[in-house]
Amino acid sequence: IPQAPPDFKSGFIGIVGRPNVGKSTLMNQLVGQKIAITSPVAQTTRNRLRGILTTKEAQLIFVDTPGIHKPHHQLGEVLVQNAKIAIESVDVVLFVVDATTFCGAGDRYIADLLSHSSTPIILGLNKIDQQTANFLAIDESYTQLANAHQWQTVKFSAKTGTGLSELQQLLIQNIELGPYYYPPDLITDQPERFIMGELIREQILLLTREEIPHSVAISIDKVEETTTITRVLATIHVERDSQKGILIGRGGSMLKAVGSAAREQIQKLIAGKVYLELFVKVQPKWRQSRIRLAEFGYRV
Ligand code: GDP
Ligand code: K
Ligand code: MG
Repeated sequence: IPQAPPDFKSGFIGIVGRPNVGKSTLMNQLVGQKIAITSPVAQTTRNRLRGILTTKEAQLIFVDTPGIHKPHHQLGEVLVQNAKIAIESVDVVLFVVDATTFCGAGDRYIADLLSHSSTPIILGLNKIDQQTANFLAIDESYTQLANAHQWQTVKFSAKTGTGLSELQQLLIQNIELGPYYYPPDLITDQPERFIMGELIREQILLLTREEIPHSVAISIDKVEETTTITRVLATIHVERDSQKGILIGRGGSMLKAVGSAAREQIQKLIAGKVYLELFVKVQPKWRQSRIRLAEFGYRV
């Protein structure tokens, strides 16, 4: 890693917020590539993932966290715990809210959690590209929240990129002088294999029924590179035979659809031709098992 200039700043930014407010979309837009998967389904993000943005004046390391909510099973508990750790171990928290809906109980639950932390907090109003009828009243509900805690606010659209340079400037103002924590050209701390697994999971989220996504884990079993093509073998682990059936689909149609969409995404990631082979394996109760969670790369 090269030596940073004397006036260089760097810091870790925790992105927190309710599910579906656009945290992962924001991180991808900031680093300029899809490293975090996004979808209209809540709880898309499971693991802590870092996105790295290096400019001439600063290096911002974004930590994408799972949406904070009340846990129902062991995986849920791990997710909330990870979010709490994320809040304490960063230099600035960016609390993202959805500016198309009123400030609600979910936002207040997080605000409460944040108010016990000494980390500086910035309230980010996302989705300002979307037209909403009662926009002024919604805006007022978040202004009240920010005023109550004396938080700075910033408005942007993670989707279109509007307001993101202002966000960047505000974040840089809130961090200290520091070194390059990562090489300036790196955009994520996760290995390519992890992102590949996530891109497969994303297609499962998008293409199957809601009950499936929360009970799958992906393992990348083999990556073979030749001069012309990269061959990827991956297993989708599910909890029940019925889920396996849904994932494979009639005559293998679902698995085929997931495979071809994921292959396209992986081709973008590695900028080359990919041959993707998917297997489905039943692994009962993996969510309950901490050993299994660790095996699949979750921090437990
Ligand atoms: P997360 O759960 O907070 O990580 O949210 P995601 O990044 O997965 O996004 C949830 C949904 O909101 C997806 O359908 C995104 O396309 C959508 N979304 C995210 N940011 C924006 C935005 O700035 N504008 C609009 N209109 N939609 C957005
Ligand atoms: K989501
Ligand atoms: Mg997410």
